[in-house]
Amino acid sequence: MDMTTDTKLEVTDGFHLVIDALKLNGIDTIFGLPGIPITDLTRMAQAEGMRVISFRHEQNAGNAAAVAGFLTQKPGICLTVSAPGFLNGLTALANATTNCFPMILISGSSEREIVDLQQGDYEEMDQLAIAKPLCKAAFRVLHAEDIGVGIARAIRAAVSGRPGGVYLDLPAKLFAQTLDADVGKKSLIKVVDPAPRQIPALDAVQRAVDLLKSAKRPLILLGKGAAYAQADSDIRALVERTGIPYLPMSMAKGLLPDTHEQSAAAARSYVLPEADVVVLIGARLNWLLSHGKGKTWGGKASKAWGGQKFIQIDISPQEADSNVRIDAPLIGDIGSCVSALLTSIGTNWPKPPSEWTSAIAERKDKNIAKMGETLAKNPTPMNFHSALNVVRDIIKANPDALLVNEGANALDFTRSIVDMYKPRKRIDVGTWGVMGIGMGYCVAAAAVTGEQVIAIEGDSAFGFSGMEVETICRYNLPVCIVIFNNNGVYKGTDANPTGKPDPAPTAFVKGARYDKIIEAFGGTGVHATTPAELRKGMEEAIRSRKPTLINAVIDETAGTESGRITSLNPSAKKK
Ligand code: OXT
Ligand code: ADP
Ligand code: MG
Repeated sequence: MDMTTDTKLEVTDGFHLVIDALKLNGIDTIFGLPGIPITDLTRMAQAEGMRVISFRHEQNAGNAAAVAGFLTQKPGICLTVSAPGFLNGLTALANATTNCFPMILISGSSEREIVDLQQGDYEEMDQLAIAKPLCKAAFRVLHAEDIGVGIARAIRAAVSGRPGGVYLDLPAKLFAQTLDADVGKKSLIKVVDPAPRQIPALDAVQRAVDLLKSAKRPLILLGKGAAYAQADSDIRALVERTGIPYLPMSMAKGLLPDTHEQSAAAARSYVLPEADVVVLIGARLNWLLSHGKGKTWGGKASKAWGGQKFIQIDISPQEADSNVRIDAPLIGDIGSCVSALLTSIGTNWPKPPSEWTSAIAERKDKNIAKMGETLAKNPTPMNFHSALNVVRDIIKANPDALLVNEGANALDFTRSIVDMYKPRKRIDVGTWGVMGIGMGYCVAAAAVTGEQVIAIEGDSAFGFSGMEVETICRYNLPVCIVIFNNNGVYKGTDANPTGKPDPAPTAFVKGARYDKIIEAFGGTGVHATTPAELRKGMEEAIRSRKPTLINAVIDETAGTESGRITSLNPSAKKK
């Protein structure tokens, strides 16, 4: 027997400590893109049993990590190389932070001594300084024995309080550092209670209940924070026990089925100005809610208060009064706050006055009937409505499928036409209205849930992440991408007014065959010019669970400038 190897101390290194620290904390997936200095980290993570999903561009890996965080309440991990790879991932990190999704961007970085003296290292950049203003927290680890602390701090920062994006800088030199294996093991931290419950104060609960009691026209607004919180049955109980009509923000659709009789979604422009007390649950009064004031809320002028009183349930105390006065802030995690409200309102809460609920029902029925008529039409060429009529049926038949959605018209029409039936099934452009989340969200949604994913994509929107079709094929994910192809941004009809050969800035190649892209990687391509062809393509995609891309040809004149947010576009305003 060779005594030297027998007595040799076992060692570990930076690579393995990072992997062990993540695994110790229940993190089993990395979304990333290999290269110096993290290539071996991706290989070793796979060898150690983690799922490593390798992308074609870091922004898509970052978006995947972010939405994995939203879906699971565990920080999604995005792993990139230094400077350019880091910057490519940074947009996704900032977007995650903006949306309150927990994620950790881990980037390798170049040699500190050279970077700090700006001596021109390979991919030189002070990444920590650049990340800091764009995320919730940023850390750097210089010594292998600190990896455990670094990962623990990153996890806590990402998921506790208001969730968000965290940057973790790991210099190249760290990975090869060695440590006695036992010392290394002891240096790791399994984070205890990473997102501690935050119980609301009793007087705050009482204040909210008193205000709610006084309401004649109450309204509940559910935001994506409510979807994130996974307090589904208590939220449903609150809505149903109080009988209060509710409005879901786009990613809160399905928290209660959109077909629920208390849903006021189809009467949005009626309930917002008419409500007198509004309960915000995990929704901010930002641009998507017209800042809680102005004409949308019945205000006399564009910035005037509409007279509503607000109860705001949020984990972030700073959110209250951000735009208008919040009369009853209820600070805590949504699960604890809603359950405290349930206890306090008991079982005999009086239903809202029937004048209110029947007025809503009347508007709603009218709008739904009108929508039904539009959907039943079958124009040639196919338009957004006739195509979405198919998608609506497909989601109804497959309520467990996740719906990814981006574009302008392709987004806005889908949001109002396609009903969702279960929580956290709709993921979209979120708070920034950002294009480019599409394929990253598809990959993560399929990877973390195992469910069928359906993406409804504007042709412009798809272009931001289209190369990840290869990733979807490579990992053989059950993703059906439907491109609403109207030959351009918003519409395909713009022409260059000078008569010169360059096309208009919003116009794309006419009659493009996006379905050919997926065929290059062995997936199924479908060219659909009618609702029947679209239906057949989607049904087959779901039956086979094969990566599928359907090029759905949409009337190029059918969209409107900027979709439903035309009023935000300064040049359109002038027209
Ligand atoms: O009550 P009223 O009468 O008002 O009616 C409402 C509801 O009551 C009713 N409704 C219903 N009726 C019947 N039945 C049911 N079930 C029902 N449900 C609802 O329908 C209406 C509408 O309801 P909604 O939607 O709830 O109400 P409203 O008033 O619209 O809500 C307001 C908002 C603000 C909450 C809502 O509009 C919203 O969520 N909007 C999000 C908008 C958004 O984020 N858009 C994306 C950004 S646009 C632009 O920025 C784009 N870019 C620039 C760009 C971006 N974004 N990112 C990057 C990185 N670079 C550049 C680009 C390039 S979009 C874009 C590409 C566009 O081209 P594409 O080819 O991709 O897409 P196409 O447009 O398809 O060509
Ligand atoms: P939407 O766009 O759907 O209106 P927002 O992203 O504007 O939703 O708002 C989400 C809100 O939810 C944020 O203010 C965030 O602080 C809050 N939030 C997220 N998770 C929780 C939670 N577990 N408990 C309480 N509030 C939460
Ligand atoms: Mg388009």
